[in-house]
Amino acid sequence: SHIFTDTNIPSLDKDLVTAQNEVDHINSRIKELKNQVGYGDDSTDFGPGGELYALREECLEMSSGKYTYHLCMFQKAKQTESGRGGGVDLGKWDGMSFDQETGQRVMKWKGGSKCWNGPMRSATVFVTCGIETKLVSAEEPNICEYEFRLESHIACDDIFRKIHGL
Ligand code: MAN
Repeated sequence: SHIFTDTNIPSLDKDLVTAQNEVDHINSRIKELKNQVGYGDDSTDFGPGGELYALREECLEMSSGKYTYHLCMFQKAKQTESGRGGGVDLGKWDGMSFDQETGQRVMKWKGGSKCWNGPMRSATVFVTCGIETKLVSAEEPNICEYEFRLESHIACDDIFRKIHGL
């Protein structure tokens, strides 16, 4: 003998649909939260340990010579010159790469305003471990290609400790 009767099958079916809806709802919430902290499939990439989450709203700034640089996480980078308006577009955020062996993090902005007789402007930031998050150098080694060094706690990870014998 089995437990199913004409009366309880429709009600079990209904429970099944309800339970499946709950599962779907929870799964989409899990996906949403994973994307928010940087572990999701279609997420903004917050780095191997989700560390960029801590900087997600920051614009890093540094002056060098007559220029000031503004590098905004997940947004745009620009170069301004005092008394000269809105500034020059250095490109859009193109993500942060991470080298498994060296632990090197490299942030990139590209597709900025085109340089006369040169490439579209771009910015590259090499990140190393430091207590404070601050740009420590700004250079233009090739015309319209800008390079920066950034110290930040986001790079103080196990690989850094191992390489430096800490
Ligand atoms: C502007 C700035 C400089 C750049 C020149 C190239 O003056 O963006 O950094 O070298 O344009 O013409």
